[in-house]
Amino acid sequence: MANNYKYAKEQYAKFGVNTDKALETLDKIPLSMHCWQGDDVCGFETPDAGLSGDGIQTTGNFPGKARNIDELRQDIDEALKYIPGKTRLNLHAIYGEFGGKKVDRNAIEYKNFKGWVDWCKARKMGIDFNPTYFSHPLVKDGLTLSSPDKGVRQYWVEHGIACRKIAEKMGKELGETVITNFWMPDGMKDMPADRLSPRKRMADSLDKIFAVKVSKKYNKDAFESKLFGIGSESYVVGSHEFVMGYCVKNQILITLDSGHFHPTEMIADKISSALLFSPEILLHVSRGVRWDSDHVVITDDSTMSIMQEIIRCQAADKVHIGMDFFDASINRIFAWAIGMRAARKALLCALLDPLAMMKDAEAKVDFGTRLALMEEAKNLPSADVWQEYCQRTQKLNGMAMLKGVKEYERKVLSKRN
Ligand code: RNT
Ligand code: ZN
Repeated sequence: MANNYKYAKEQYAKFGVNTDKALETLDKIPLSMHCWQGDDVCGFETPDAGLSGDGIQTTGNFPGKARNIDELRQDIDEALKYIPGKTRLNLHAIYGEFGGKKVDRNAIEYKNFKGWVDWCKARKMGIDFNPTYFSHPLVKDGLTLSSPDKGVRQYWVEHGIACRKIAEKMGKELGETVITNFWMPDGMKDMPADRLSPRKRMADSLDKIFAVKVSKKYNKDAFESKLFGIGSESYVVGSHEFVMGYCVKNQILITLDSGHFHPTEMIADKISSALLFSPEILLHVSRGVRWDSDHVVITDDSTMSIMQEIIRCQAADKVHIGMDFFDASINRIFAWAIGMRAARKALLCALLDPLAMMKDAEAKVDFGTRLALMEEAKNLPSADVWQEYCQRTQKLNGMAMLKGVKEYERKVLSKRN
């Protein structure tokens, strides 16, 4: 045990915190890493697949993005060298193995994802899943499940059902639950004359998708709201109220994306309310800069307060934590490593908070002591506990991480274009 860690352990003990116990708990909480940071959300449906801007956008053209599944897997393996703790892989439907053939989204099957299941099994990673309701010609006039065109709706209903079945089978194969997250870009650039009808149609389409029985042991459905998107500035069908209402009524997981609310609105305070009325929650931890820009997650106030809430609500088993950022302007391995590490560091800090003392002060209505504890905690040596954690999990930290990623950039990424 390094001296620094010994010292840190003693400092935390003064505040009633056991650092070894915190590390034990930390190591068990899974974080779901999104595959789409590796290729700017393009997917591999066709060799020239790409984002078509249906309410979702990446910016930047840093060299070396993964051009196929093998490269994406190679890059994820590289990122994992720097990412301690239990990591799951979050896949989108456009990341299947389609063998160079065009497979319609309503015709995708488990066999297109078996390769991923084997790959994740070998790494003891769980999987999460997402139907892909963007970058497709049938996003007709910006609408999918809420389209006035019955054929369009039917196509996307079938896609949703196909994804839930794939997820169920993936879960069975892995012996773990897959969380399948629904997000649809449906919306309008300018003020609609009729806000109600698209919402009725979306609710009806979702009812059809969720009417298909799928084992809850292997698949849990989640549904994500959004305030606005590019080209849907005035109206998003799946707004917060729509999603919250639908999820509570149907007991589906509410997905809270930290970039999907007003710029100063934080999702941390929503967790305790959502927990009371939705069976479980899915989080998309992201970082919006002035808008839903999906910058790489860092240990800022927003991330810290999200993790604090999960720990303070004792809800680590009910809140599923996923990442959702995609920055194409920096080395994508850095993006994954920085974001995943930031989320886990924030989680560690939350576990190192002198919570028992804080709650005790609160019970005594001694709010001065409560505030003092929160402030003092910020200067306790959490970095030494993090270093110890990286050592115990054999992950590269600090300058070793910086050097490792740059070396990979030189040896692998820079050769790709
Ligand atoms: C878009 C949503 C959604 C996507 C992913 C790729 O605004 O946040 O979660 O980012 O499905
Ligand atoms: Zn999201």
